[in-house]
Amino acid sequence: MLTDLQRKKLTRYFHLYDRDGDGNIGPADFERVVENVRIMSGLSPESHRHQGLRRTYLARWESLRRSADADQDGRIDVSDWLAYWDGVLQADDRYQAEVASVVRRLFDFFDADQDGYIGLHEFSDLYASYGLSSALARSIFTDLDVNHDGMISRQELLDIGHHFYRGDDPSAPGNRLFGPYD
Ligand SMILES: [Ca+2]
Ligand SMILES: [Ca+2]
Ligand SMILES: [Ca+2]
Ligand SMILES: [Ca+2]
Repeated sequence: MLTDLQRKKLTRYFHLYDRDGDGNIGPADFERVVENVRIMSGLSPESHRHQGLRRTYLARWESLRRSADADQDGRIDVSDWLAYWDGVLQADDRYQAEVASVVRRLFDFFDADQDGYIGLHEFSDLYASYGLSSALARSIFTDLDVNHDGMISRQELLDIGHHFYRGDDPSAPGNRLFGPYD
């Protein structure tokens, strides 16, 4: 069973994924994020990098569809989504793999200069690709950069991810990884 806090955070996360706001997560939402990243990164539609990102994201959609679309109608509504995460949080192997793959994907997409850290500018691009403001990105980034070195390392992001997905401590900054949730 998800706790109240987990449910709030994961519902926030759902709305982040539902880019077109139709109340379901579907392939169009993933296409939209990839397109935002493409435009922000100045990539041409034919570039290898864009094609690679698109493949990664659509593969993510496919795997999500297979495991989360309980009624197999080709869309994931909020109840499919919460049931999916409830299952993930209860199966430790699955959970660890899921968080590791989210972190890997965020670095693949947003560590544009490939220095192994997410800087503020890169974090703002991540937020922008999900339609969130740079002012919000700045305020959240400061909270998430636990050791205050101006960058988010893979380890920091992994710790943040654990607080976001599984944590149940209302004061943990990782809760706000994807913005305010209530
Ligand atoms: Ca949608
Ligand atoms: Ca469904
Ligand atoms: Ca970087
Ligand atoms: Ca840091």
